[in-house]
Amino acid sequence: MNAAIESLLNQHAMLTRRYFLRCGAAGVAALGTLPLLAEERKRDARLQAALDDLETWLTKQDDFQDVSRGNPKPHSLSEEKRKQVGLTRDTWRLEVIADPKAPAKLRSPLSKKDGTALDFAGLMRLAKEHAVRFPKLMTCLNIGCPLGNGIWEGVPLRTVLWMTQPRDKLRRVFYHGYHNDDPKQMFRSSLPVGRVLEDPFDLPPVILCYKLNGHWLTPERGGPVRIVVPEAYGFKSIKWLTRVFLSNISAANDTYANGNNDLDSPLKTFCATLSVPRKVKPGEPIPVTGYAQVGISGLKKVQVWMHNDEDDLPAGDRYHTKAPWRDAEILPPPKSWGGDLPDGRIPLPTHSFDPKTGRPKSWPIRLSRAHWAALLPGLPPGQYTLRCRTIDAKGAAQPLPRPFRKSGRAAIEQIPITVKA
Ligand SMILES: Nc1nc2c(c(=O)[nH]1)N[C@H]1C(S)=C(S)[C@@H](COP(=O)(O)O)O[C@H]1N2
Ligand SMILES: [Mo]
Repeated sequence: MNAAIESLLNQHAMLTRRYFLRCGAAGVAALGTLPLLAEERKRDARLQAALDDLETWLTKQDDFQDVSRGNPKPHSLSEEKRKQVGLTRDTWRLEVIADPKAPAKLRSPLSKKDGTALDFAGLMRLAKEHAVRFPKLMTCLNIGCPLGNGIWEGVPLRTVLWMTQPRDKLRRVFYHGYHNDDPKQMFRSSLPVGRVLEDPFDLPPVILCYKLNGHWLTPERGGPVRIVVPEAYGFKSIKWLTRVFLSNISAANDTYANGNNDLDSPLKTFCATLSVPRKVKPGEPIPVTGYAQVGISGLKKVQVWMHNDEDDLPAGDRYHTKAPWRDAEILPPPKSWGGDLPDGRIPLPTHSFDPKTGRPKSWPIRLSRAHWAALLPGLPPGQYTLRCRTIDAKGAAQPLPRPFRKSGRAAIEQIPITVKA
């Protein structure tokens, strides 16, 4: 066997063994009784199969879910048409100009009219000095399941903003993408200028993004250039970017405001399952895997709780704060990242990764995702509900009591499980 593959397989086997040993020990401590020996758990073939089946940490560009609008959707246009409307790398032009409704004072706007609009070659010249990369989970505020996890590369939007030499009356940055030249189809978003100029704490900058997982951004992902806002839900990350308006209007004008959405709501921490058997035999251990979305509040733990449906739930505890939650295992950084990276390596430097070793500086990585697993002890016959939740880096159980769905989907997932001979 090829030596590299052999070493990879050995590492994988070691990792899996360690995982089962840890999982076994935690199970014993939490249970008090011992239905299964750690040795036996180690051999649970179904959890092994579920772990082998887990999605990769990064998502291939073409495997991202797509929720974009437009009739026709801009990425479905023929190459010829995309050339005509500036949606290829050799025809793209970005205007960064004063908002006609409330113009910021700019010394040198980037406009098509003056021949100063930014083209792709110009963006690449800026990239030589300013390019940044960061991991981010792309997810829609209204959908629970993430659309995909990627390493996004681009030039900080502020680099281009400063080129316009703004002088005054600049409070907000509005931006929109190509919309079939039909104003009704325009999809737009906005940010306070401060978020563009500075990065709070250790957040990466807002970027003009042209690469995903080391490859040019495809038309479907919003290429040639889209905005990516690290800590925001997907609707702030406008695809097929064509224009930026620098405005003195102080409020948002986002398309998503029309859907009753909470526009300033950052990415939430929560978890969900990926594989759970719906029917199991009495006494048979139950293998569970899942993912956790790591929002701005970080992720310390994933917890699970199996409840017998015949038992009453405590009244007035809608978020199950008093339930006997047990820790699941957050899986360590994977040996292989997936996502079709060139050479299978994280391009360096990338935010959150060590620039020398290419390993994550800490784990899990904020604004991204982690996978988790648990081998739950076998149960007597009955109808049960499995729930999972997260504990954020500050120790708060997530999701918090938060009935506002329009602030970003984050729920305690419930899965019915039947235990029957
Ligand atoms: N121009 C444009 N940009 C857009 C959209 C759109 O419809 N048009 N949809 C937004 C929404 S609501 C989301 S959730 C993300 C999804 O990004 P993805 O298609 O790369 O997964 O793109 C955003 N950017
Ligand atoms: Mo969305």
